[in-house]
Amino acid sequence: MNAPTILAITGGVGGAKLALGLADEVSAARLHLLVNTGDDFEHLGLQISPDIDTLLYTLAGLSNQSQGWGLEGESWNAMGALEQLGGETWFRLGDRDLATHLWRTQALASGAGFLQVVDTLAQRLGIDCNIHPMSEDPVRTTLGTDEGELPFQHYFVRRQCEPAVSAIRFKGIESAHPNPAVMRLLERNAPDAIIICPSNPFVSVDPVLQIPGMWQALRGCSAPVIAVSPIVAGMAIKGPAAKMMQELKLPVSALAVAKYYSERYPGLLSGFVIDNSDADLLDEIGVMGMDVTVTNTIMRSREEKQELAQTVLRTVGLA
Ligand code: FO1
Repeated sequence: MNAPTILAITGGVGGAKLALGLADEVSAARLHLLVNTGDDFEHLGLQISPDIDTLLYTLAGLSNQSQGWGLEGESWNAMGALEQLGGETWFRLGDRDLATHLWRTQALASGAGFLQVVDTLAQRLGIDCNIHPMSEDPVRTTLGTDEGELPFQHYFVRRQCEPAVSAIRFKGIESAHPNPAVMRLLERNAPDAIIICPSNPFVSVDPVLQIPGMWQALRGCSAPVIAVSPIVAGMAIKGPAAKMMQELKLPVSALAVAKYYSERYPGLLSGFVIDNSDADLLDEIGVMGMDVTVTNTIMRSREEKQELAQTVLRTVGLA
């Protein structure tokens, strides 16, 4: 068979890890990464795109892996100076990360489109695979909480995910257009597999799938769609997914994630990947009509990222 074409949906750290594993396993030209931009916001006059940058820095081998965001070996002189001036420092931008933000903000201000800007940034960081933000149009995630409506980064970083979440909204999504390059791929039936990475279903994957026409186009493509559970043994590997599930009155389990996807997006998933520690859920997920794969989904090392990528590809006969 020819080299497979893979479309993977990602947002945040878990998604970036599997994307790196996939990048090691498939040809860069045929790897397409569809990325959440609901976490984006404007801060200090800068255009911030956290999930795009986490992915780009991870693929470029520049990411701060222990922190989960930003660049390795970063310095913080600008933040220190800003603090002395009494400026806002709750959202920390390292000196080198600031360069990314200055470059992107200036490119956008000079009239370049968002998709073009991300593409150029990826090229300048030496990334060969295809990075597709979910939309050219701005979509902004906000959380309805016991402290009122909070923009995503105010909830996530400023308030450290402490407020209880009762609703999630994606402002601007009704009028957002899906990334045309992704729609063209799907119309051509180009992907051999579509992978939903182990990202937060509610704030990383939902904004992508809920761009008007997106999930239906994914379902309409003949490729199998496989999701990897971000919940392992009743816990999220990173981030607030488990806490959000509790607050949204969902059981915290890989089974509940599979149910959520299959009820919210009927007929989309053909396969679901769970961790070895959740092997007892195999039958219950299987009866929902999905092929269930049980494997190690915790990606600490580069090898574990590659192994999970290989396993996911093997489930659809591509490795
Ligand atoms: N996360 C934090 O917990 N604290 C920060 O100060 C912070 C700064 C930051 C700067 C640039 C960037 O691209 C990401 C940053 N993040 C920070 C991570 C980000 O808020 C989250 O990882 C995502 O939005 C959730 O996927």
